[in-house]
Amino acid sequence: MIPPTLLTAMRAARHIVVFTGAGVSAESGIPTFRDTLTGLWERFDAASLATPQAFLQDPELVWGWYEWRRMKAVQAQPNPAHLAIAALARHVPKLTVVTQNVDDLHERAGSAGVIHLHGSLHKPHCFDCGRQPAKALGMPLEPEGGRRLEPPRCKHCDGRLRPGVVWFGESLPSDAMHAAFAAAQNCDVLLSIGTSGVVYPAAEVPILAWESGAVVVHINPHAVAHGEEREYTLAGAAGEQVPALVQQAFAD
Ligand code: BV8
Ligand code: ZN
Repeated sequence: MIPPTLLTAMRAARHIVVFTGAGVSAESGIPTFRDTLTGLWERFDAASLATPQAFLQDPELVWGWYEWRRMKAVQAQPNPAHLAIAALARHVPKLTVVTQNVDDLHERAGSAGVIHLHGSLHKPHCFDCGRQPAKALGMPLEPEGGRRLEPPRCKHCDGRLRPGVVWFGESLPSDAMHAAFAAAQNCDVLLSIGTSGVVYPAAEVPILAWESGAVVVHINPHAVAHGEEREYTLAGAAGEQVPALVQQAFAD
């Protein structure tokens, strides 16, 4: 049951921020960072593979992992949570989507101006000179269990291409980070969907919103309620909770 005070806050909001993590794409078949890795990578944890050190040590293993994940993202479809977030933009004066995810399911659901704090699987660049390849990568066709894959070479300096994501120990794109922080400090409601909130500085976004007086809503089957005022928890799957919230708040 969605609290009436939350529905009122949604209807009165001038600006809503939607902050998402891996959980919003789980129902589209994309594993979260909590899910143990499978196949070639089953003996690794995601955080250890998502580092420049891992790429330098074994570029084929890491590039293979990201091509497998890009394949999963290409094969996946936006789920009812992504679609409800896109629809929400039509009901409120201003909506800002901020994501930690490197897939493009928000955009494919119709969300515009999505702020990617941790980059994208679809924007590789050269590890050495930083340049992007002239043409986009082809369709990824990886075996289910994954495989080692030699990264393509840069046409300019012959360096190795790397995934266009932010690895642990690397700083976030400053324009994206500043836009996300500004939106959090300027919103009336922030929906925090499918995130464990352990990776920084991204995890500061919902905290900044709460500290700036906004209502914060955690949507997560394992939601962590801090029991503060102006804080709500919708304990359940994003694919059910987000459409229900939007429908009940803005049903004609
Ligand atoms: C940096 C891209 C600065 C790559 C990613 C302060 C304190 C402590 C540590 C630090 C700190 N500041 C910095 C650090 C270090 C580090 C960090 O935060 N470490 C953590 C682990 C403690 N941060 C960094 O390294 C950052 N960079 O600080 O640079 C710097 C630089 C140079 C010099 C000096 C300083 C960079 C961090 C970014 C790393 N890249 N992704 C890739 O994807 O491969 S992070 C990656 O992991 C994701 O993007 C995301 O951010 C995170 C995973 O978290 P979630 O998305 O929340 O997913 P998770 O699986 O954890 O949870 C899923 C949730 O969904 C669960 O709660 C589950 O219950 C829920 N769920 C499941 N199913 C559903 C659901 N919810 C709804 N519906 C469902 N159906
Ligand atoms: Zn190069």
